[in-house]
Amino acid sequence: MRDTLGVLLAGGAGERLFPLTRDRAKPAVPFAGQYRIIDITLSNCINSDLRHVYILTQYKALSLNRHIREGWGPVVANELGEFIEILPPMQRVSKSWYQGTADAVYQNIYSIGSEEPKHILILSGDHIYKMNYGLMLQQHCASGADVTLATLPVRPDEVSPFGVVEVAKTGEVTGFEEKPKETKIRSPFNPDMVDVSMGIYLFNTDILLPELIKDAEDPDSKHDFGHDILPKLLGRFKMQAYNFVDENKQRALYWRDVGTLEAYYEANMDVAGVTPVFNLYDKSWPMRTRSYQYPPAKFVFGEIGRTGMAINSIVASGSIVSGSVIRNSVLSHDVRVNSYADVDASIIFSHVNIGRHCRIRHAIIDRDVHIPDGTVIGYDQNEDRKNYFVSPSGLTVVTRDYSKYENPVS
Ligand code: ADQ
Ligand code: ADP
Repeated sequence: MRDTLGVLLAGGAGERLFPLTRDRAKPAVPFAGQYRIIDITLSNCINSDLRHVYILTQYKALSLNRHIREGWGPVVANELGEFIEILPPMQRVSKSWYQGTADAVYQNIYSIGSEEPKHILILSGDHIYKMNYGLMLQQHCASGADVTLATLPVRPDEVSPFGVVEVAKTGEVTGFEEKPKETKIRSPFNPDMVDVSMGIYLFNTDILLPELIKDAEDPDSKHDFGHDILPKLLGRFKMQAYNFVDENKQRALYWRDVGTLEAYYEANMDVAGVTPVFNLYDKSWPMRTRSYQYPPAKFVFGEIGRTGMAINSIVASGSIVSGSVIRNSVLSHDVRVNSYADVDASIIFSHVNIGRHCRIRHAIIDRDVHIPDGTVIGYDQNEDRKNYFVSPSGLTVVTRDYSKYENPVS
């Protein structure tokens, strides 16, 4: 991995995660209690021994930058002696902000080139998965590929948000359709499935850089990897698929693009269960994040001896559950849940205060929200719509801009 430079795309607008992305970039959205979404991919980099990573940011990057600087700076400086570099658009080669994903990489072409990497690994800041990029590089080199795309099988009715990859039995990529409504293409390994792109690409540097320069001069291009670069490379260079499946080559390994509220919610639920689908306690694949100096989480009897407890849940440090019950939920740092409250299947961000007798179900509560005693959320969508954001699938999201819920502390 020493000759490989990771380029992590962290600049998308994240509109489908609104309102969680109203004030922060998508990769900075809290995940699984104490992490931010980007920590998962950065942990994969460290665990894969990839120690050169550029992070391309642009959209509302303040809290993302702070998280990287304060959270990952010390990890990298103290333990690893290598670097993670944040690159906002600096109008080095172009007067505009980053356009598509390929343009974001193109605008940093001098910084990238000066590292003289042999390979460039393009990663995304909004995926939840555990992947050893070293294995992908091994296959890339062994197959003599110029480009390797990570792929996984999905059902034909699930293809629309993805790039569909046509793969031969040899693993060679023979066709590519970016986000088709439907497709006739099927996986050569399983005729009921379709191989889709995970948005993770490994390029030989001497192929990618000239191609980015050419694409930048193309007035018809959207300057996007999926729309433009991959289709243009097809047939001209050797492109291989790296299939992200289990040992029997049948089932896709865990990977979620948390670009929508529903996918984001489900991925959080995936970490909380008894046998979590996405296991954070796997010692062979540690997840790192910024550490906060909070005291441990605490569970206490509340009003007239009511038990405070949490089951099938993750509760981050600094939180106190007093005389209330938390089920199937994820609580971030410094949350207070008071007597007679009941929280089920919900995600609670930092510094939230939940008053007595509140009932909350199937909801996301953004940071700093103070929920007054007796509030009911997630039981009646029509009621919720009057005060909160409710997604089309019926997920209630509470943010601090509803004046009656302003945190009196902040
Ligand atoms: P999408 O996920 O829709 O499809 P896109 O919106 O381009 O891809 O975002 C990819 C990543 O780049 C995200 O992490 C995003 O934040 C970041 N990004 C987007 N625009 C950026 C910009 N201008 N500057 C910096 N970063 C930016 C892609 C592929 C599909 C594939 C899916 C898998 O195009 O083929 O199937 O990923 O999720
Ligand atoms: P951001 O999401 O803007 O990056 P963080 O979650 O990193 O912010 O918080 C920054 C710091 O501010 C934390 O150390 C946190 O303790 C503190 N903080 C912010 N708001 C509050 C609040 N309402 N109550 C207590 N502490 C807060």
